[in-house]
Amino acid sequence: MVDYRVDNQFAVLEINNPPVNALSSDVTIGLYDGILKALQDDSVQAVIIIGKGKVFCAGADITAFSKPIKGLGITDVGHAIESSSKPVISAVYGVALGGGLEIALFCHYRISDKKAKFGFPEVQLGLLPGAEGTIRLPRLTGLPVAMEIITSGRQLGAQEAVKYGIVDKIVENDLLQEAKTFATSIIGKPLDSLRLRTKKVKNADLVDKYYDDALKEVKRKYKGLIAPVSCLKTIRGSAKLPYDAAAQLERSLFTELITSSQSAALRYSFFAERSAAKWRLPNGASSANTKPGTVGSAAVIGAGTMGSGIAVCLLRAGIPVTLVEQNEKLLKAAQTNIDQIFRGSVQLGKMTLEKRQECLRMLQGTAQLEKVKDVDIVIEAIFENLKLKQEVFAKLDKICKPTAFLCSNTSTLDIDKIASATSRPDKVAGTHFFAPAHIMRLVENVYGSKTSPETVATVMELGRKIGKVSVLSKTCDGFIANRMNKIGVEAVYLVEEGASPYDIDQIMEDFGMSMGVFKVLDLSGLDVGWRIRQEQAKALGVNLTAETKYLNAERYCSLPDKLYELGRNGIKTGRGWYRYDPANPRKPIPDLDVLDIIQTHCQNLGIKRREITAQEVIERCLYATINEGFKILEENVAEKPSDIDVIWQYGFAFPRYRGGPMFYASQVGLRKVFERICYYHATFPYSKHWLPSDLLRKLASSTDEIPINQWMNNWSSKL
Ligand code: TC6
Repeated sequence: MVDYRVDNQFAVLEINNPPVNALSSDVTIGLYDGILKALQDDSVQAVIIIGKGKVFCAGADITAFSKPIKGLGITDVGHAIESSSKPVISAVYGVALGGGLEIALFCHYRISDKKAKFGFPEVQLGLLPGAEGTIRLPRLTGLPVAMEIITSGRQLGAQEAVKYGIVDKIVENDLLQEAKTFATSIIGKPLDSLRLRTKKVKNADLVDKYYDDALKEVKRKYKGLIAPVSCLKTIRGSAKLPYDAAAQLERSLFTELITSSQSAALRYSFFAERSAAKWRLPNGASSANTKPGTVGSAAVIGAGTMGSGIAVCLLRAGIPVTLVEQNEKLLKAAQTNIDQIFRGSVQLGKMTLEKRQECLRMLQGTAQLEKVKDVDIVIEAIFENLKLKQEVFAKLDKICKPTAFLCSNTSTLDIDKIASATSRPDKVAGTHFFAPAHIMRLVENVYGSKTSPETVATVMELGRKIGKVSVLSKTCDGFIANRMNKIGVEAVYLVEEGASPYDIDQIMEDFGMSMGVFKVLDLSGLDVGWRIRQEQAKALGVNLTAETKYLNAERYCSLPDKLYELGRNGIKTGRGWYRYDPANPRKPIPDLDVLDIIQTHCQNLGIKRREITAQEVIERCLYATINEGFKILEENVAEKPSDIDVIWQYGFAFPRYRGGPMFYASQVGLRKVFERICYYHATFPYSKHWLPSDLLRKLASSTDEIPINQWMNNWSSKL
């Protein structure tokens, strides 16, 4: 795990723990033993710590956090390094993160490759840098910089690291050779002043002011998260307390965090995201045994907001795009829109001017579908209508080369029905982007009954290439994301029963959702839902009125229709569930008129309103969603619960520190969740989404709580 060798006057300790040289107990033991060996070897004048493979060290082994601690800690190794009488130099390339950076900070010197990155990402795991990082970094960088770096978890480039004294020298050539040259230049120099433990924190007397300012910022930026606040407390300790007492405070706050539900959820989320890329189909094909096809060029059909956003994603990743619209006027508008997005990125410093020009050069607009004949992949993003899509796919099938993949950005429609319009259903898949496509990181890739493993591998790989988080779903009505989301449905019922929309939004925001559902409805426009409901009613031959209480044997609430009919379409008309001041249209204002409309609606229908608790709001909105999530698992629409949670985090801004609805259910306890679902099913028999899932019933009947990663082992459809 740590290769030890002596090369002339240098002991080289090479961390060798693929893939990212995490500090497992074998690595810490190896480093500790290596330092002792080097100290005992008279021929050794200096010690170099370096990493084998792509990185120096990605920090503590995150998989070990949920197991009992064994072996030596990072601080034990660190103290051995720092107190060494021979100079210890860390040579960093790739990344030095978390415990990896802490090891580097215990060294007397740090040199790095120019592309190396440094950081303390522990907050993103609900933790703090618990191997004295919060006490040592302020001694190098000063308090405000340390506060910002540690609470944000961001990565610093090598130049910035030099600026703050984290790196002593950036080197150009072979890192180990440079480390030896560097070591030769410092052998024999005194080490005392290089031991961070002995350094004073600059401007320690101002720490309370720095702390108060940083706390305000952290509470605003990282609402609901406890780890950034704990980081600030220990950094304050570094300035106020003697070193060992500050280290003691850091240890106790780290212990609190590591046992917190937030950290459990964030660590789960870290692995959930990576696991989404590892897909497996029911026929055994998987990411491990399937090669993706090549995507060197793409076409996007439909240049509306969605199509333009998708084109931006492809262009940014260096994939030339042929953008197809019905006429030149629409094309021109789309091209202007796309350029505006690029200009915005340049203004924000996220893109260079040259890159913008390169992207624009790779974009070709056309009104002729025939122009897509040579592309490797087509993504269709036209109006959500099956017949229209089938027509387009039939044409594409004739025009495109036989190897081309044909994808649809549909958010609900059956991929099998779309594929049936072609002679190549194996090459048809869904690539459901979320709006705005150039910003939202999620792509829900959808396979149909005939989609080939190669096509699945291709769309999953394309997602990775364009910087998205891709999750795989089997085709069904609404796929994972839209099928599962019952928050809006239950929220409207709750309003009818007695809750105020403003209270519901506040309760869900306090839970951690970034925006309440009624604000979201106003943002997307009440006309969208109204049109869908009208279509559904038309298909059933029903005429919807203000008195409609049931539709297709399901409970129906006509309040949203009423608002729409009063011209309250949401932000775009200045009024919806909220009202909006034209001077500040982004700020929703609760509206007494809406409360009157609700009151009148209930009086007319003879609904007796009642007091509704925050607990009921959470249960009704989330448990209904969770129940559907279990049905999605039962039907193999999602392969594993963590895929569902990734969709919720990236598609619906579900708080990452709660893991996602499925992880949240596992923390509440499946038996409790199941009992409440049964209760609501008995209370609301006309809402099909309360019919309890069989998988949930089975898991809840177990005497022991089954961990989330074992739910699917316990599921067989033959109950
Ligand atoms: C800490 O240090 C606390 C210290 C105080 C203690 C008292 N442990 O992301 P990738 C796995 S807390 C275990 O796909 P990339 C990852 O799961 C830690 N495993 O690659 C994946 O496994 P798979 C603070 C880890 O090139 C594989 O490595 N450090 C760890 O896109 C490749 O990962 C962090 O939070 C780990 N620490 O990015 C750093 N890290 O192949 C977390 C990764 O089986 N890591 N794995 O799926 C990262 O940010 C990124 O992984 C990366 C590499 C930038 C290192």
